[in-house]
Amino acid sequence: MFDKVLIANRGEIALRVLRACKEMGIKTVAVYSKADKDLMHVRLADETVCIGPNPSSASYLDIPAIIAAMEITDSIAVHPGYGFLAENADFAEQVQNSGFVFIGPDPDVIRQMGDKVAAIEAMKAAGVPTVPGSDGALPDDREACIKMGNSIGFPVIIKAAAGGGGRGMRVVHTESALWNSIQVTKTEAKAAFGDDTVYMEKFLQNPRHVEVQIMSDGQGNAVHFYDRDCSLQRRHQKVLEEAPAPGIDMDVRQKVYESCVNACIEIGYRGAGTFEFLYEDGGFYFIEMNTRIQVEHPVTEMVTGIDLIKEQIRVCAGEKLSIKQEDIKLLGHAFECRINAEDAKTFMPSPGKVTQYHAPGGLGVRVDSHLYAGYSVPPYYDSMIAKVITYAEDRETALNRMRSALDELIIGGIKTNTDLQKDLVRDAEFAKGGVNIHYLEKKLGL
Ligand code: MV4
Repeated sequence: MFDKVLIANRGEIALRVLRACKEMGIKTVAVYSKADKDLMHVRLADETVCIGPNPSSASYLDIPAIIAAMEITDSIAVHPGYGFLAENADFAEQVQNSGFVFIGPDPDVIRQMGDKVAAIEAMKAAGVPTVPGSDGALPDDREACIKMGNSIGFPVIIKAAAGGGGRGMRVVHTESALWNSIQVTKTEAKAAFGDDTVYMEKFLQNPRHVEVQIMSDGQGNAVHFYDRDCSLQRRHQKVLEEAPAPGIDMDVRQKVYESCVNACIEIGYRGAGTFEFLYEDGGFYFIEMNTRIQVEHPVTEMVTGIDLIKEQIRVCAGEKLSIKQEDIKLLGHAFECRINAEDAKTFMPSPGKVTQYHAPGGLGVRVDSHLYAGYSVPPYYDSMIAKVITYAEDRETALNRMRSALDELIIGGIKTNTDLQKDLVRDAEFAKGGVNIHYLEKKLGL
């Protein structure tokens, strides 16, 4: 096992990774920007290194600064968390070339999954169900594209191969608008990503976002941890997630899980990963793979009883998967409410000093947060400051438990989205289960 791990992140996920390392007897190094010297995990780490000024571009995204911190501290491996450098293949490669371990898949696999055309192709080959579409990049041929659009059937969606997470895509409703839309999407993709490759998919009008958690050791073994429903989102930012995805036939899901496990083995995947699907009318359609641990991983930990960060560290240290599929039981239900420091009406970030803090508690209540009374939320980074997670034997009890937990939560001194979360967990449609990706934005009148 690693002697020492450097945590190349901040906030709640840095603390989450630190907790896993401490349990495993691994020494920790916290790297932080000037604004982050008072972060909770910085206080708890064995060693700390200030890697630069406030902007992420000059600190958490500064590859040479992070590698230098690994050298200075004799770190063996780096955990990238989520966001920042977590899915940066060049970072993973430079870490490896400097003689360190990147806690994640091989750089080539990160790169392959970052190219959405290549990712879909690999998944299709492995038997993962995909959205009907162009089967690769669109040709520079107007007639061929129009023929393809008509055969797929309108509406279609044009997506940038280098995009993902909602960036670089455009819906097209008619044949007459198609060619122009392709050209505009290509121009935008070239400007945003330096790559104008685009592809076409059937546009699903009212899908749910259902994702499958996997873990693989890169030695021919992979397992899944069932699914999560992350349909409640605003502008591609998830707000409230749950595990498992409610109201879907287990026979259908089982086939999808098996295809994901097979794909992990086919592509030589190592570490934690997530297959993102759109789910509509009883069918699953793969859209993207995330090659990192995700924000919402705790709901899966709650319903399986497995520490995903510890497993991720183990397989990336070269150990074989310690868990067998038949030992991963799905039991109960979990919700996660993301608490953001933001204005309730405008959703603009609302940093500042937390004057009061009281975390909810009790059976089946988990709070992943770096907050404490007196902490100042800096304005430079993501506004998520806490995740309230509840678990119970069934969905209704877990949802009731979330209502109580949110009522107990006190964050004074800054604006947060807690009232929105309290409203959502009392929403009658949401309580039924199975709302689609447009539900929250419609509810908010967007
Ligand atoms: C789609 C789609 C409908 N049909 N693809 C947005 C984020 C990116 N991961 C893929 N996205 C979508 N792809 C087809 N063929 C609708 C979306 C989409 C979406 C997906 C998941 C969660 C929220 C979303 C919000 C708007 C659009």
